[in-house]
Amino acid sequence: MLYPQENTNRRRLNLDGFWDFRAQEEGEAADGWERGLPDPKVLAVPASWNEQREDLFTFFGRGWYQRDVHLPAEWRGRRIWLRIGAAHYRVRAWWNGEELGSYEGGSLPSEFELTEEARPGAGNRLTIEVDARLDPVGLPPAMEAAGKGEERIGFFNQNPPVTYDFFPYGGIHRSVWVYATAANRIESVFVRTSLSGDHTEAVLEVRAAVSDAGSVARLAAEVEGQTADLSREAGTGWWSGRLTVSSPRLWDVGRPEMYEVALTLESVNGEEDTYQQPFGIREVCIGEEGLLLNGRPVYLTGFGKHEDSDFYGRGFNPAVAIRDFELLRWVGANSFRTGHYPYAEEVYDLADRHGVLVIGETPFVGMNERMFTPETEARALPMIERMIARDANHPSVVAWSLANEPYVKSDAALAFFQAMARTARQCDPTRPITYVGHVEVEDNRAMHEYDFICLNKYYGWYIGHGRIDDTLEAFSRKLDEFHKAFQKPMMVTEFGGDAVPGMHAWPAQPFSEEYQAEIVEKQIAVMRSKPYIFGFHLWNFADFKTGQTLTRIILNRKGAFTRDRKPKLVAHVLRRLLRNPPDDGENRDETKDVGRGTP
Ligand code: BDP
Repeated sequence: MLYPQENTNRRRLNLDGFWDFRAQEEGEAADGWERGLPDPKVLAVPASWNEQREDLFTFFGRGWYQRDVHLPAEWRGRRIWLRIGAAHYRVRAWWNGEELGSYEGGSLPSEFELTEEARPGAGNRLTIEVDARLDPVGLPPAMEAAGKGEERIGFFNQNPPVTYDFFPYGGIHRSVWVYATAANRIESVFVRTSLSGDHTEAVLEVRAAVSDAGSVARLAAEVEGQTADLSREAGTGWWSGRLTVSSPRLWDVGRPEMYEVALTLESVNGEEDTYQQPFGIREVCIGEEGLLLNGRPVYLTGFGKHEDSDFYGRGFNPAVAIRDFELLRWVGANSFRTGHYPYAEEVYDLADRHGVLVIGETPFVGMNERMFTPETEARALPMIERMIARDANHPSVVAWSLANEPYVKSDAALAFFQAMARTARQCDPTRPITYVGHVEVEDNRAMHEYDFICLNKYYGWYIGHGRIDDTLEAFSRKLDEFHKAFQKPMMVTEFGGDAVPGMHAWPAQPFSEEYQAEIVEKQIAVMRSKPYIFGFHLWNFADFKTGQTLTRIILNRKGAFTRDRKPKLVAHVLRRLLRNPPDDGENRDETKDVGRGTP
């Protein structure tokens, strides 16, 4: 699903701002609300509703958003679309009281056509119901109805009751747009690049799909003055063509060289549609020693992140996003993982433009045995397809992570993980896949079939709390054990501990800034001593909101930065370590260039 774009043939209207809002209480009927909300309050979009108003802080029900939209008169005769960047968790939309449809899936966009109902040149009423009720088999799942003694760590007895460690925010979390196109429009664009052995030439394979294949007169792709007519692939709804770029400028860590392909669709009725799709030329794969980018090993350093900030909750905030990339540069990190769901599209755009590597993750976190069923699989696989379709053109995305901390122990779990792997590989044969494991080797049966290992381990915190030195040996052995079992390159995708900002202790003790910094410094030394480890991500980039338990002090405090993005002691330690990596004699492109060429 293409991001709405303003160009010679497309127009768009951004609907962010203040909307009317009404919470639907349990048992309350919402008759006629799609035409007018009774006693609405005012809420900001995009943002979670929970942190805007006191009465909505723990509201996990259905929230109704409404606003009036004046469509420009010149949109008459055009096709008109509504696009919701993301809303958690299910959306239903109405235009002038007519239902447009619904979508379930939280972190991915939904789109509805409203040509029939739209009244360009007049006032229109848009209503969006966002259903944030906690679902025990949602992706991700809530806790209710979880079986007793179910085998998973953490997050029990947490309020609100979800099986994952972040706040189940409700609301419209990304921009809402309406936009206008020609009757026949470009629906999808993919650019796949391959490099000649000596990198002096790149072949671009451009594929596109349109809404009405029967009325295409011409579909052409243009890159830097070169044009190719795309031709219809027999038996599919796709059109494709090739272009060659000699002496390509390669996209790389800290070298954000971007290209753009301009697609032009001419239809038999004389109408035109256009779409400009950015992309980068680079090659990524997993070699024996780890991730190879343009043939060279890259040591990944950085963080697991969350979409989370004061006031906005999970809502996208462009200033926070810019600041995060600034802090990544300042600390010397070159990568992050989108823990634990696909992020706003703008974040991947920024990663492309900063030369920062991204491991893109699905929303499959906190999965448990009850979910490894054909029904859940039927909901999960299309989400993988949708995520890859949305994000595949970003050169910054170097791998897909298909789940966080599952138990892949039973045959049902293994089959589920095999199906996910097949789907991801089918959608995108160009990127390595992984999932993020924890616990033991035998709980990770699917790892054999994924390309590299990601492991979360909290020695000195959940294991050996308060005893960093005593657990270094065990940490080292655990890493070796996973490597021996799977014989694949490995990343540590989570490690660390909580530090309450301003809490100091000497000698270092848990929850102090000193203790968190000591875990990080000592465990990085262990990881760096392993040739099969090609990177580490600290958990987390910044403190984030989560449910309340005895182990959480309002926020999860494992951030290197505070929730308002100020460095803790550990950030200074990391900066020293990442900006002066040990010289291991290999040509590892680590962090030094990050930020060069930043727009
Ligand atoms: C890991 C989870 C992550 C949590 C983290 C923690 O992957 O979502 O936030 O632990 O406990 O198990 O801080």
